[in-house]
Amino acid sequence: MSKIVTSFSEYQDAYKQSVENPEQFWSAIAEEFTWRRKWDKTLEWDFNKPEVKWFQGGKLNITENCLDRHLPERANQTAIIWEPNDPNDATVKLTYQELFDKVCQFANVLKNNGAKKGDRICIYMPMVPELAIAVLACARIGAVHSVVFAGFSSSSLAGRINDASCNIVLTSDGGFRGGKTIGLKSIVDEALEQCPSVEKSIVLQRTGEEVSMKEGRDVWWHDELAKASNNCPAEEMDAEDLLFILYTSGSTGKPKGMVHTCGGYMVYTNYTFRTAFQYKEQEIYWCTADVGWITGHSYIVYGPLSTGATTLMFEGVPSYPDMGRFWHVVEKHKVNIFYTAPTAIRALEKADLSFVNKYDLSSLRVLGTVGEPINEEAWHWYDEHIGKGNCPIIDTWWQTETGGFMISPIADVTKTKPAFATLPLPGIQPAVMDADGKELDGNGLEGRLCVKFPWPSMARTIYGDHERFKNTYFSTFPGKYFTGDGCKRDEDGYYRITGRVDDVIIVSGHNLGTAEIENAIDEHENVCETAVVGYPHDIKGSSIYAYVTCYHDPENDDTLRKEILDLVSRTIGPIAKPEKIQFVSGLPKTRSGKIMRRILRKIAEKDTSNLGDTSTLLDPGVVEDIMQGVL
Ligand code: 6R9
Repeated sequence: MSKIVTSFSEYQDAYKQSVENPEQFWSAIAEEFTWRRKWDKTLEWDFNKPEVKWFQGGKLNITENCLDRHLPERANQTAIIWEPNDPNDATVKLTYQELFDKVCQFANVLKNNGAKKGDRICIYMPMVPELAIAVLACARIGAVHSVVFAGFSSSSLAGRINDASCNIVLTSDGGFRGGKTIGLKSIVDEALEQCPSVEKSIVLQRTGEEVSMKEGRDVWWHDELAKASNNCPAEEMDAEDLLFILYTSGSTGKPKGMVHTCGGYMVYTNYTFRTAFQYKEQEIYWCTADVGWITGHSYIVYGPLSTGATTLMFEGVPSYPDMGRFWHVVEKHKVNIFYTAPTAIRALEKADLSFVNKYDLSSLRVLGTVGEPINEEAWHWYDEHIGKGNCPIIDTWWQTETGGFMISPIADVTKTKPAFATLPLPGIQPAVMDADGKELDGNGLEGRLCVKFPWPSMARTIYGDHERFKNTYFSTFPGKYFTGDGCKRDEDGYYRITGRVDDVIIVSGHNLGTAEIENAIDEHENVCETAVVGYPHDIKGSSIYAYVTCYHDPENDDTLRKEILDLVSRTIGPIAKPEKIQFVSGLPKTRSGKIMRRILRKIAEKDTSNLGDTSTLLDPGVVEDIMQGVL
């Protein structure tokens, strides 16, 4: 494992090489993996079709790279540490040998239940080790996994099962999340009433609650394991065969089933995991995401395991049994690399510092964030109170569609800057576009973020709808992949993601990023979190509406409003001052922690007759509250 940059000059050299000779660059990295047959052609691409193929002719199985190849050296090393929801329950540790045996055995369970190469298998499970085992078992036999986050409703689940015509569903009786128990099997039962393609459901026992088992369709995980051997040779896959489908919401229409393929995804998630975090032998790595999101796929399962790392899976939530849980887990398992989302950081920041300070966090070496722009205040809090000023913060910008990190600091190599994702990783060629579709040269500018050259882990299509793939990502700026995000490139060439461009508000001809305004407002000592949207204004075109949550109720709303306006004026300029500031008890968020600005926009526009789908919200109740206080 030699191709990892460890200094800034090595980064610059690698970056240069990756742009000048991408095929040579990526084939040298790909050679470090186990291939059954080497590829004939490193890259073939055409962003107009669009079509992208990496490592054509190469044959492999990703699980041989995540498991088999580590056994000679790491059979007894811990692969997965599992921390249960209840801190009083026992931790589970699986060595690479144990994980290998369990994956092979469950792969045989899948085969015994009729699964074959190319089948789509839906996984709807809590964060238990069996979830990772199920993912890898699908990959072992060449079945395509489609993991659906176990917080989605039965109709969302049914929609995803039907879109991919899955024939098997893997689930559990229920799952624990904080103080709650969620009956997953009953949600699956309801979904399956509308899913004719599903023939089998394999059900893990987790909560022990009573569930109904449909004769001929539903079988118990443990009964099936008892009948299966743990010898399962890996299926040989083409580099461009499907590895998985993962759904992501678009700005319009039904969720898009993003398709990722075996070879390029493996190479890129492994390379970026090792590079960005500078993972060192024996380190304990913890990503707090759920395997139901791309972050969990790439940076709980495939990236770390293909590296031979020790990856921690956490079943619970940051607030259970109290707001110190994350820090307790860091101390307990001596976590070295900790990777979480800004929304979690802001929530934990709100809690008393004693929740942090009672734990020993000295094992931490690197911190990471993902999912949305991190505001400067949260960045500094994370740096000071969690990293104690000693840990680089890796703000990783990427997407379900990109498969892996795109723009991110490299730990201890790239100088960080609060709220900046900094520089593109080797192999990534960003382009900043103006509104007329022209690529902007130089630095100190802003525009829409595109990528102009393929990278190995990019999504290949939307399952069953290549036309939509083309329209969504390759038509706005022909010949380029359009990310849907806006960004700034500062004088140092550093990138700051300013948020989705559909969130840009144009006030009197000035472009303002929602994240930028939110950031300014968040600087107020009594402000916890802010969401800003635009709404139509007769003269200015658009005006700004800010929804603000506070640490404690303001003594006087108008005084706080004035302070916020002054702050925004000072930080960005008077043009960015919100027209309206509503103090709210909470913001509507998706279960992955993203603020649903679409809903807030409608409320600001006083167009609440059709708020669209609110079923994916974490707490649909906050919407009612906000509507009642609308200004
Ligand atoms: C990995 C993931 C993708 C969208 C992306 C952007 C936002 C993610 C970010 C970030 C600023 C970061 N995003 N990471 N914005 N800084 N470090 O989150 O994938 O769920 O598909 O979301 O999230 O807007 O376009 P996904």
